[in-house]
Amino acid sequence: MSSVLLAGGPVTTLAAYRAAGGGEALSITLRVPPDVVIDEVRRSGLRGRGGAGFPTGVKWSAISEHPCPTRFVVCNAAEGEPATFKDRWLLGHNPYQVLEGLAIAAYAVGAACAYVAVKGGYRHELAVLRRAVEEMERADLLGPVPVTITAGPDEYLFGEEKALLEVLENSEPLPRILPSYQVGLFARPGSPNPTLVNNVETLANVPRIVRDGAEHFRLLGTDRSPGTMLFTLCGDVRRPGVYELPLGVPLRTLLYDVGGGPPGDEDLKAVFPGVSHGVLDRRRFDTPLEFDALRDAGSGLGSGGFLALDGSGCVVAATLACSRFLYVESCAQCPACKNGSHDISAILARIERGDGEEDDLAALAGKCRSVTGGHRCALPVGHAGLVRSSVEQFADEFAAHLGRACPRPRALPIPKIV
Ligand code: L3W
Repeated sequence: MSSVLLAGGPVTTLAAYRAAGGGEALSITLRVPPDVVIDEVRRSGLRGRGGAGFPTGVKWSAISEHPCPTRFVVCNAAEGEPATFKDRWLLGHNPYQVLEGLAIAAYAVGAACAYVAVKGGYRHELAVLRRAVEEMERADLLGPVPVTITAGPDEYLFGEEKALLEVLENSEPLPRILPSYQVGLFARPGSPNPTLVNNVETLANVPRIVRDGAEHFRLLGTDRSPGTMLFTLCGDVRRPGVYELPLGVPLRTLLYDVGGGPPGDEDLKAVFPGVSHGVLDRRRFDTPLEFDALRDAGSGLGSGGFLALDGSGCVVAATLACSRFLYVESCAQCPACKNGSHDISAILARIERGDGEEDDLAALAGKCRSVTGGHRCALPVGHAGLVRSSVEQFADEFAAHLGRACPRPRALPIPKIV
């Protein structure tokens, strides 16, 4: 296994971080103009690890080139994707590299302040972060931009970047309309304050890129998805956990070689990549774990969380659990969620109970088809995509459920989903 982010075991003191070269990247950064740093990040090909895989250097350029002189940087540590806990893990493992990445980003885009937005329920990570900020400030290792740690609500939508800005402004986590790189924190007429929002893992990659160079970063991973990624593996596998692998290794490697395969006699049959990307059946287990290949396979890499289901599990029940989660967590501001999320999960619940009829499958397909793009957030499109892909790939299981009790009644191997 290739460990880069997790190399050398947990880093629990600033002294240990510095002994391993921590702090050098910020010191290099502060000696060169911001555009040199942005160019290095752009050439590394680093892509966002929070779900969308957007090129980090392009994002930084957009903020730094914005004519508004007031800019902010936010580290999104509000991870809430079911079956995904790699950011939490990374913060506990080495908060210093995340904070050093944040300080570099703040300098690069000319930010006035930097924030780390963390779920209030992540008490341990909050304490670890607060201590790390204190230590780094005392040692003058956070650069010139002040860093504030903000604890927010435990809702899923807190992790959506436009909702996250609302929380930092003391409001509810309801996504706004315009993106943060256009309308940022504390924006007002004439001062849109473009705000850079990067995921924890994305920022943790930055110090190494600055210190060792873009080419070095590109030694692992693929041309279009360079570097390593943290993958959360849960469900029906012998060794669930958080693993760092080069991007581009096949999903099968994660499931079987790393995760140990299914715990019993029944082979794995389905993998759910979080709750808002298409389900992957066995025929797709050789898909490389990288952004474009998974999108082309009708799914998505997302934030690298995978829930595996073996032959004894029920795909209908797992699909319902994802759907219900998205319905419960939706803010219902847009018509697609307001009108569709409840209906999709209600039809699925009827089918799962054994009360469904043939018409329900057609109604489900119709509901999913009616969700188009253009919403405040990615929830409704993700919801429809996951349900549609599940019904298409596991048509036999859905048909076997119509008018009948579940042929595979067992608890789902997913403690985090509603
Ligand atoms: C500068 C431009 N920046 C876009 C930025 C934008 C954002 C990022 C991606 O969805 C996915 C979704 C979930 N100049 C830019 C630009 N940006 N154009 O790039 O933007 P976008 O709109 O493609 O994505 P998104 O709406 O942020 C996120 C998936 O992530 N996901 C979500 C997990 C959610 C949690 C949670 O806790 N709530 O973990 C997981 O897989 O399905 O596909 O920063 O501003 N021209």
